[in-house]
Amino acid sequence: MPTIAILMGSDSDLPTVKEACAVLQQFGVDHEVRVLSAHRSPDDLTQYVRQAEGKGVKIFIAAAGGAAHLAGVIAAHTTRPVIGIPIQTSSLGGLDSLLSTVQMPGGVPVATMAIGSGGATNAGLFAVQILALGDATLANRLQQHRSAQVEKVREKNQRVQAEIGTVQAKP
Ligand code: RP5
Repeated sequence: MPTIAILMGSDSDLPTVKEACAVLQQFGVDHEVRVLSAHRSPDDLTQYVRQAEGKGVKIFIAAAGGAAHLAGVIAAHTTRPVIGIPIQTSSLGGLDSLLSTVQMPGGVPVATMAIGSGGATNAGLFAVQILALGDATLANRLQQHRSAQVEKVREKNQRVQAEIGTVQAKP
């Protein structure tokens, strides 16, 4: 069984979920992806979560849209960390997914990321951050990732400065 299980409510969530997979792949963290729905296949979902925990999955990532109860239901069946990705929806922009995922009752936490692809990227990174608490190699890779981001922002700044620079107001 892999370290991380990524579950999504439908295959329509896959383009967003791939952002989380890309991060895990980049950091060399094994993971598996499954379509399991809190509403459409509740028994399969429950069974999967119970056996996954027993087989050593450390973190669950759950992506769902609309009345997005997937992350919450997973969290109800495990004490392992659950990270929620609210999928962007066409009807309500993902606010429906966000509120359904984030508004858990006290006692059953879900670490809810931002709506959409940025949230999926952060779900992957957040999972790596949890694992890095007990893994010096991962912690080192996270530091390198942050440093690379700093460089990218500096390059962007240089390009903008070259294009616009400092504009003096006319007297
Ligand atoms: C949710 O309903 C899924 O997570 C998906 O985001 C949304 C729509 O599913 P489909 O109608 O595309 O299968 O359960």
